[in-house]
Amino acid sequence: MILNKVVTLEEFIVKQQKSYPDATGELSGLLRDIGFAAKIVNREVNKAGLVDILGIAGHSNSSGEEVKKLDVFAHEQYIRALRTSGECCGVASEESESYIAFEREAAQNAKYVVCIDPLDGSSNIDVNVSIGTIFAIYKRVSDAGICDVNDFLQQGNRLVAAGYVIYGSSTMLVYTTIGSKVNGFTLDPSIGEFCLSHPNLSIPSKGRIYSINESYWHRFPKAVNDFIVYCKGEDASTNRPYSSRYIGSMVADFHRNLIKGGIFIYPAMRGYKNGKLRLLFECNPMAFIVEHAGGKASNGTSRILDIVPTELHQRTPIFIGSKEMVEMAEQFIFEGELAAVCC
Ligand code: AFP
Repeated sequence: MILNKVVTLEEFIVKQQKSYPDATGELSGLLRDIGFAAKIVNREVNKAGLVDILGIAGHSNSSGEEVKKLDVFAHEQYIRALRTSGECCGVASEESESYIAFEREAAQNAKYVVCIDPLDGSSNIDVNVSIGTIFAIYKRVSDAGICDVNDFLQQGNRLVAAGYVIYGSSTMLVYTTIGSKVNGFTLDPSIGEFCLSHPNLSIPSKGRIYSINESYWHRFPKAVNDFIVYCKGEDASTNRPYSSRYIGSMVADFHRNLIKGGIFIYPAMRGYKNGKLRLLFECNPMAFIVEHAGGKASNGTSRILDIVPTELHQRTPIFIGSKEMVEMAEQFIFEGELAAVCC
Protein backbone atom coordinates (compact mmCIF):
# COMPACT_ATOMS: atom_id res chain seq x y z
CA MET A 1 0.00 0.00 0.00
CA ILE A 2 1.35 3.46 -0.91
CA LEU A 3 0.63 6.11 1.68
CA ASN A 4 0.18 9.69 0.53
CA LYS A 5 2.87 12.02 1.84
CA VAL A 6 1.40 14.18 4.58
CA VAL A 7 2.27 17.87 4.33
CA THR A 8 2.41 19.54 7.72
CA LEU A 9 1.67 23.21 8.32
CA GLU A 10 5.34 23.85 9.04
CA GLU A 11 6.47 22.18 5.79
CA PHE A 12 3.82 24.07 3.85
CA ILE A 13 4.85 27.43 5.30
CA VAL A 14 8.51 26.79 4.48
CA LYS A 15 7.61 25.73 0.94
CA GLN A 16 5.50 28.85 0.45
CA GLN A 17 8.32 31.00 1.75
CA LYS A 18 10.74 29.49 -0.78
CA SER A 19 8.47 30.56 -3.61
CA TYR A 20 9.13 34.20 -2.64
CA PRO A 21 12.85 34.80 -3.18
CA ASP A 22 12.78 38.05 -1.19
CA ALA A 23 11.04 36.52 1.82
CA THR A 24 12.97 36.92 5.05
CA GLY A 25 11.13 34.18 6.93
CA GLU A 26 9.59 36.60 9.43
CA LEU A 27 6.01 36.07 8.29
CA SER A 28 6.63 32.33 8.17
CA GLY A 29 7.91 32.44 11.73
CA LEU A 30 4.85 34.36 12.84
CA LEU A 31 2.47 31.88 11.21
CA ARG A 32 4.31 28.98 12.79
CA ASP A 33 4.02 30.61 16.22
CA ILE A 34 0.29 31.11 15.76
CA GLY A 35 0.00 27.43 14.75
CA PHE A 36 1.85 26.44 17.91
CA ALA A 37 -0.37 28.54 20.17
CA ALA A 38 -3.41 27.07 18.41
CA LYS A 39 -2.36 23.59 19.51
CA ILE A 40 -2.09 24.68 23.13
CA VAL A 41 -5.46 26.41 23.07
CA ASN A 42 -6.95 23.36 21.33
CA ARG A 43 -5.69 21.14 24.13
CA GLU A 44 -7.48 23.27 26.74
CA VAL A 45 -10.66 23.60 24.67
CA ASN A 46 -10.79 19.81 24.36
CA LYS A 47 -10.56 19.31 28.08
CA ALA A 48 -12.95 22.10 28.93
CA GLY A 49 -15.61 19.60 29.97
CA LEU A 50 -13.19 17.70 32.18
CA VAL A 51 -11.44 20.32 34.20
CA ASP A 52 -12.65 23.21 36.22
CA ILE A 53 -11.93 25.77 33.56
CA LEU A 54 -15.51 26.40 32.50
CA GLY A 55 -17.38 29.40 33.77
CA ILE A 56 -17.16 33.11 33.86
CA ALA A 57 -13.83 34.58 34.81
CA GLY A 58 -15.59 37.35 36.65
CA HIS A 59 -15.12 40.41 34.50
CA SER A 60 -16.29 41.88 31.20
CA ASN A 61 -14.28 42.57 28.08
CA SER A 62 -13.99 46.06 26.62
CA SER A 63 -17.27 45.57 24.78
CA GLY A 64 -19.09 44.82 28.02
CA GLU A 65 -19.53 41.11 27.33
CA GLU A 66 -18.88 38.22 29.70
CA VAL A 67 -15.34 36.87 29.59
CA LYS A 68 -15.04 33.15 30.20
CA LYS A 69 -11.93 31.53 31.57
CA LEU A 70 -11.02 29.99 28.25
CA ASP A 71 -11.15 33.41 26.59
CA VAL A 72 -8.58 34.63 29.06
CA PHE A 73 -6.45 31.54 28.59
CA ALA A 74 -6.56 31.80 24.78
CA HIS A 75 -5.76 35.51 24.91
CA GLU A 76 -2.75 34.87 27.14
CA GLN A 77 -1.45 31.99 25.03
CA TYR A 78 -1.57 33.89 21.75
CA ILE A 79 -0.03 36.98 23.31
CA ARG A 80 2.76 34.88 24.80
CA ALA A 81 3.46 33.14 21.49
CA LEU A 82 3.52 36.42 19.59
CA ARG A 83 5.58 38.21 22.24
CA THR A 84 8.29 35.55 22.19
CA SER A 85 8.27 35.16 18.41
CA GLY A 86 10.29 38.33 17.86
CA GLU A 87 8.50 38.76 14.51
CA CYS A 88 5.71 40.90 15.89
CA CYS A 89 5.91 44.35 17.47
CA GLY A 90 2.43 44.40 18.98
CA VAL A 91 -0.98 42.82 19.20
CA ALA A 92 -4.53 44.15 19.38
CA SER A 93 -6.82 41.58 20.96
CA GLU A 94 -10.58 41.59 21.20
CA GLU A 95 -10.10 40.76 24.86
CA SER A 96 -8.09 43.87 25.59
CA GLU A 97 -9.23 47.48 25.59
CA SER A 98 -6.01 48.82 24.11
CA TYR A 99 -3.30 47.29 21.95
CA ILE A 100 -0.31 45.60 23.55
CA ALA A 101 3.07 46.94 22.41
CA PHE A 102 6.00 44.56 22.86
CA GLU A 103 9.04 46.21 24.38
CA ARG A 104 11.87 43.72 23.81
CA GLU A 105 14.45 45.01 21.36
CA ALA A 106 13.80 42.26 18.80
CA ALA A 107 10.09 43.01 18.92
CA GLN A 108 10.66 46.75 18.48
CA ASN A 109 12.49 45.99 15.25
CA ALA A 110 9.83 43.56 14.04
CA LYS A 111 7.76 44.61 11.06
CA TYR A 112 4.40 42.95 11.72
CA VAL A 113 1.41 43.58 13.98
CA VAL A 114 -1.39 41.12 14.69
CA CYS A 115 -5.07 41.69 15.40
CA ILE A 116 -6.66 38.70 17.08
CA ASP A 117 -9.96 37.43 18.43
CA PRO A 118 -8.50 34.71 20.68
CA LEU A 119 -11.72 32.79 21.30
CA ASP A 120 -14.69 33.74 19.19
CA GLY A 121 -18.09 32.25 20.03
CA SER A 122 -17.21 31.78 23.66
CA SER A 123 -20.87 31.66 24.73
CA ASN A 124 -20.84 28.24 23.04
CA ILE A 125 -18.05 26.79 25.19
CA ASP A 126 -20.32 25.38 27.86
CA VAL A 127 -22.46 23.50 25.35
CA ASN A 128 -19.71 21.83 23.34
CA VAL A 129 -20.32 23.79 20.16
CA SER A 130 -17.50 24.79 17.80
CA ILE A 131 -15.60 27.95 18.65
CA GLY A 132 -12.60 29.58 17.01
CA THR A 133 -9.68 31.97 16.89
CA ILE A 134 -9.40 34.63 14.18
CA PHE A 135 -6.15 36.42 13.31
CA ALA A 136 -5.03 39.17 10.96
CA ILE A 137 -1.44 40.18 10.16
CA TYR A 138 -0.39 43.62 8.87
CA LYS A 139 2.94 45.26 8.21
CA ARG A 140 3.44 48.07 10.68
CA VAL A 141 3.25 51.60 9.31
CA SER A 142 5.32 53.22 12.06
CA ASP A 143 9.10 53.25 12.05
CA ALA A 144 11.02 50.77 14.20
CA GLY A 145 10.55 51.25 17.94
CA ILE A 146 7.42 50.90 20.03
CA CYS A 147 4.42 50.40 17.76
CA ASP A 148 1.47 52.79 17.87
CA VAL A 149 -2.27 52.65 17.31
CA ASN A 150 -1.98 53.53 13.61
CA ASP A 151 -0.21 50.22 13.04
CA PHE A 152 -3.51 48.53 13.89
CA LEU A 153 -5.95 51.02 12.37
CA GLN A 154 -5.26 49.87 8.82
CA GLN A 155 -7.76 49.05 6.12
CA GLY A 156 -8.27 45.35 5.51
CA ASN A 157 -7.00 45.81 1.96
CA ARG A 158 -3.53 46.19 3.50
CA LEU A 159 -3.60 42.78 5.15
CA VAL A 160 -0.61 40.53 4.57
CA ALA A 161 -2.16 37.34 5.94
CA ALA A 162 -5.23 36.20 7.82
CA GLY A 163 -6.65 32.99 9.13
CA TYR A 164 -8.74 31.22 11.69
CA VAL A 165 -8.64 28.14 13.84
CA ILE A 166 -11.85 26.20 14.35
CA TYR A 167 -12.03 23.99 17.41
CA GLY A 168 -14.76 21.63 16.26
CA SER A 169 -15.37 17.95 15.61
CA SER A 170 -11.82 18.22 14.36
CA THR A 171 -9.55 21.20 14.77
CA MET A 172 -8.55 23.06 11.65
CA LEU A 173 -6.34 26.01 10.84
CA VAL A 174 -7.28 27.85 7.65
CA TYR A 175 -5.17 30.71 6.36
CA THR A 176 -4.12 32.68 3.35
CA THR A 177 -1.44 35.22 2.53
CA ILE A 178 -1.59 38.08 0.07
CA GLY A 179 -1.90 36.80 -3.48
CA SER A 180 -2.17 33.14 -2.41
CA LYS A 181 -4.90 30.53 -2.22
CA VAL A 182 -6.75 29.62 0.97
CA ASN A 183 -5.49 26.38 2.51
CA GLY A 184 -6.90 24.34 5.38
CA PHE A 185 -4.95 22.11 7.76
CA THR A 186 -6.53 19.55 10.08
CA LEU A 187 -4.89 18.79 13.39
CA ASP A 188 -3.92 15.13 13.63
CA PRO A 189 -3.93 14.60 17.40
CA SER A 190 -1.91 11.39 17.08
CA ILE A 191 1.13 13.30 15.80
CA GLY A 192 0.25 16.76 17.11
CA GLU A 193 0.59 18.36 13.69
CA PHE A 194 -1.70 20.39 11.45
CA CYS A 195 -1.74 18.50 8.14
CA LEU A 196 -2.81 19.91 4.79
CA SER A 197 -6.32 18.57 4.27
CA HIS A 198 -8.12 21.27 2.26
CA PRO A 199 -5.73 22.70 -0.36
CA ASN A 200 -6.82 25.63 -2.54
CA LEU A 201 -10.18 26.18 -0.90
CA SER A 202 -12.68 28.07 -2.99
CA ILE A 203 -16.20 29.01 -1.98
CA PRO A 204 -19.03 28.05 -4.35
CA SER A 205 -20.27 31.22 -6.04
CA LYS A 206 -23.92 30.18 -5.64
CA GLY A 207 -24.57 28.86 -2.15
CA ARG A 208 -27.89 27.87 -0.67
CA ILE A 209 -27.34 28.40 3.06
CA TYR A 210 -28.19 31.63 4.86
CA SER A 211 -26.92 32.24 8.39
CA ILE A 212 -28.43 35.02 10.44
CA ASN A 213 -29.88 35.31 13.93
CA GLU A 214 -33.50 35.70 12.90
CA SER A 215 -34.65 36.32 16.46
CA TYR A 216 -33.75 39.98 15.79
CA TRP A 217 -36.26 40.12 12.91
CA HIS A 218 -38.20 43.00 14.44
CA ARG A 219 -35.00 45.06 14.80
CA PHE A 220 -33.63 44.41 11.30
CA PRO A 221 -33.89 46.95 8.50
CA LYS A 222 -36.70 46.09 6.07
CA ALA A 223 -34.14 45.38 3.34
CA VAL A 224 -32.57 42.61 5.43
CA ASN A 225 -35.96 41.08 6.16
CA ASP A 226 -36.82 41.29 2.45
CA PHE A 227 -33.64 39.33 1.70
CA ILE A 228 -34.57 36.70 4.31
CA VAL A 229 -38.01 36.40 2.73
CA TYR A 230 -36.28 35.94 -0.63
CA CYS A 231 -34.13 33.13 0.85
CA LYS A 232 -37.25 31.37 2.10
CA GLY A 233 -39.12 31.80 -1.17
CA GLU A 234 -40.05 28.82 -3.38
CA ASP A 235 -38.31 28.89 -6.75
CA ALA A 236 -36.91 25.81 -8.46
CA SER A 237 -34.82 27.84 -10.92
CA THR A 238 -32.73 29.36 -8.08
CA ASN A 239 -32.88 26.26 -5.88
CA ARG A 240 -34.93 28.02 -3.23
CA PRO A 241 -35.92 27.85 -0.46
CA TYR A 242 -32.39 28.06 0.91
CA SER A 243 -31.44 26.34 4.16
CA SER A 244 -31.11 28.29 7.37
CA ARG A 245 -28.11 27.40 9.54
CA TYR A 246 -26.93 29.52 12.46
CA ILE A 247 -24.50 28.34 15.10
CA GLY A 248 -23.74 31.64 16.83
CA SER A 249 -20.00 31.18 16.41
CA MET A 250 -18.89 33.24 13.44
CA VAL A 251 -15.92 30.97 12.74
CA ALA A 252 -18.12 27.88 12.61
CA ASP A 253 -20.84 29.52 10.51
CA PHE A 254 -18.24 30.99 8.17
CA HIS A 255 -16.31 27.73 7.84
CA ARG A 256 -19.41 25.74 6.90
CA ASN A 257 -20.42 28.33 4.32
CA LEU A 258 -16.88 28.47 2.91
CA ILE A 259 -16.98 24.74 2.22
CA LYS A 260 -20.63 24.38 1.20
CA GLY A 261 -21.51 27.83 -0.12
CA GLY A 262 -23.72 30.29 1.69
CA ILE A 263 -23.99 33.71 3.25
CA PHE A 264 -23.41 34.81 6.84
CA ILE A 265 -25.07 38.04 7.88
CA TYR A 266 -24.77 40.17 10.98
CA PRO A 267 -26.53 43.36 9.95
CA ALA A 268 -27.09 46.74 11.49
CA MET A 269 -30.23 46.71 13.57
CA ARG A 270 -32.30 48.92 15.83
CA GLY A 271 -30.16 49.77 18.82
CA TYR A 272 -26.97 48.53 17.08
CA LYS A 273 -26.37 50.76 14.12
CA ASN A 274 -23.08 49.00 13.30
CA GLY A 275 -24.17 45.47 14.16
CA LYS A 276 -22.15 43.45 16.66
CA LEU A 277 -19.03 42.14 14.96
CA ARG A 278 -15.68 43.91 15.13
CA LEU A 279 -14.03 45.15 11.99
CA LEU A 280 -10.44 44.51 13.04
CA PHE A 281 -10.84 41.22 14.88
CA GLU A 282 -13.57 39.40 12.97
CA CYS A 283 -14.72 41.09 9.77
CA ASN A 284 -11.48 42.10 8.07
CA PRO A 285 -9.68 38.77 8.45
CA MET A 286 -12.74 36.80 7.33
CA ALA A 287 -13.27 39.20 4.40
CA PHE A 288 -9.64 38.74 3.33
CA ILE A 289 -10.04 34.96 3.46
CA VAL A 290 -13.36 34.90 1.62
CA GLU A 291 -12.05 37.13 -1.16
CA HIS A 292 -9.01 34.89 -1.59
CA ALA A 293 -11.44 31.96 -1.86
CA GLY A 294 -13.45 33.74 -4.58
CA GLY A 295 -16.24 35.04 -2.34
CA LYS A 296 -17.30 38.50 -1.23
CA ALA A 297 -17.69 40.53 1.96
CA SER A 298 -19.70 43.72 2.21
CA ASN A 299 -21.26 45.94 4.86
CA GLY A 300 -24.33 46.03 2.63
CA THR A 301 -23.12 48.88 0.47
CA SER A 302 -19.29 48.78 0.43
CA ARG A 303 -16.44 46.29 0.51
CA ILE A 304 -15.47 45.40 4.08
CA LEU A 305 -11.75 45.56 3.25
CA ASP A 306 -12.08 49.20 2.15
CA ILE A 307 -13.54 50.49 5.43
CA VAL A 308 -11.20 52.95 7.13
CA PRO A 309 -11.00 52.05 10.82
CA THR A 310 -10.98 54.83 13.36
CA GLU A 311 -10.99 52.79 16.57
CA LEU A 312 -9.75 49.38 17.63
CA HIS A 313 -13.09 47.95 18.69
CA GLN A 314 -15.08 49.41 15.80
CA ARG A 315 -18.03 47.33 14.66
CA THR A 316 -19.52 46.90 11.21
CA PRO A 317 -22.52 45.20 9.66
CA ILE A 318 -21.37 42.28 7.52
CA PHE A 319 -22.70 40.21 4.62
CA ILE A 320 -20.07 37.59 3.77
CA GLY A 321 -19.86 34.40 1.73
CA SER A 322 -20.70 33.18 -1.76
CA LYS A 323 -20.28 35.97 -4.28
CA GLU A 324 -23.69 35.73 -5.91
CA MET A 325 -25.51 35.52 -2.58
CA VAL A 326 -23.74 38.59 -1.20
CA GLU A 327 -24.49 40.47 -4.41
CA MET A 328 -28.13 39.45 -4.16
CA ALA A 329 -28.26 40.69 -0.55
CA GLU A 330 -26.68 43.98 -1.62
CA GLN A 331 -29.42 44.44 -4.18
CA PHE A 332 -31.91 44.51 -1.32
CA ILE A 333 -29.92 47.00 0.68
CA PHE A 334 -30.19 50.72 0.26
CA GLU A 335 -27.91 52.90 2.29
CA GLY A 336 -30.64 55.45 2.98
CA GLU A 337 -32.99 52.79 4.24
CA LEU A 338 -30.41 51.28 6.57
CA ALA A 339 -29.63 54.70 7.95
CA ALA A 340 -33.29 55.48 8.46
CA VAL A 341 -33.89 52.32 10.46
CA CYS A 342 -30.74 52.35 12.51
CA CYS A 343 -30.05 55.91 13.52
P1 AFP B 1 -19.49 35.41 21.74
O1 AFP B 1 -17.98 35.27 21.57
O2 AFP B 1 -19.87 36.36 22.82
O3 AFP B 1 -20.17 34.07 21.89
O4 AFP B 1 -20.01 36.10 20.41
C1 AFP B 1 -19.84 35.42 19.22
C2 AFP B 1 -20.04 36.38 18.09
O5 AFP B 1 -19.16 37.47 18.18
C3 AFP B 1 -19.89 35.68 16.73
O6 AFP B 1 -18.97 34.65 16.73
C4 AFP B 1 -21.29 35.21 16.44
O7 AFP B 1 -21.53 35.05 15.09
C5 AFP B 1 -22.14 36.29 17.05
O8 AFP B 1 -21.36 36.88 18.09
C6 AFP B 1 -23.43 35.77 17.62
O9 AFP B 1 -24.18 36.84 18.12
P2 AFP B 1 -25.73 36.66 18.47
O10 AFP B 1 -25.79 35.80 19.70
O11 AFP B 1 -26.22 38.05 18.70
O12 AFP B 1 -26.40 36.02 17.29
